[in-house]
Amino acid sequence: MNPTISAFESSPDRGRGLARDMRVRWALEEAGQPYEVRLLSFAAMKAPAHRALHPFGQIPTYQEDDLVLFESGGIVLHIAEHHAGLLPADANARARAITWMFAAVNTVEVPIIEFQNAKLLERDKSWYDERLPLVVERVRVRLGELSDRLGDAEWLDGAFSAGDLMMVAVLLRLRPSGMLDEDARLAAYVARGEARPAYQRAFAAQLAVFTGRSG
Ligand code: GTB
Repeated sequence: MNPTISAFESSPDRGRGLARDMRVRWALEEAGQPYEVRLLSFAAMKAPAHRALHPFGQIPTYQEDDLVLFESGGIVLHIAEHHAGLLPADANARARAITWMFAAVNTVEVPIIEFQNAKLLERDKSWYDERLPLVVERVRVRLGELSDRLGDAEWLDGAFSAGDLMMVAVLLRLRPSGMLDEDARLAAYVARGEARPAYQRAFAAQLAVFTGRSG
């Protein structure tokens, strides 16, 4: 049986590939693993049937036989561990790739979420104008550090890995803000990720949900 993932029935990003099912779809495409998608309304996401799979009532989830997973990073790691191409064979290189996955969600994505929450949820607060530059600066500092480490390399540590997949997916969240394009090295890094055929297939699949061209 193919694994089944869950995704928004109607994604707030209007198919721009910014919701977290995108990174799972991308990993499945890199792995050459066909998959099914269960689309959920917001109400269905919060209903007991889905909460039995995802304690926080969110997407994405991953179901494969009797295995149920939530958390996009955990799901991508599971896929990477069970298919060739997303993690190096060498044990140390593998550990470094997994470390980059954690860095993506735990060190780079955190200030990005803070920034997006500020823009989305705090605009009406009296302190918004004062706080926003601080939040933006935190993102810029992280991007600068990441860019310095990447340097002129194609990927973060040798060949493309699940670490790059997660990092590119996280950085893409910044595209609408314009901040990504401020750093030519990171912009080119993300563009390399987007150019991968597996990314393109995953992007098309999630866009098709929004445009109504598939279920
Ligand atoms: N840490 C979890 C993971 O990585 O899987 C976070 C999962 C998560 O936040 N899921 C979101 C969700 O289900 C969808 S992706 N939200 C509903 C809820 O919490 O009630 C977050 C997201 C949504 C929309 C955009 N966008 O429109 O740009 C970007 C990201």
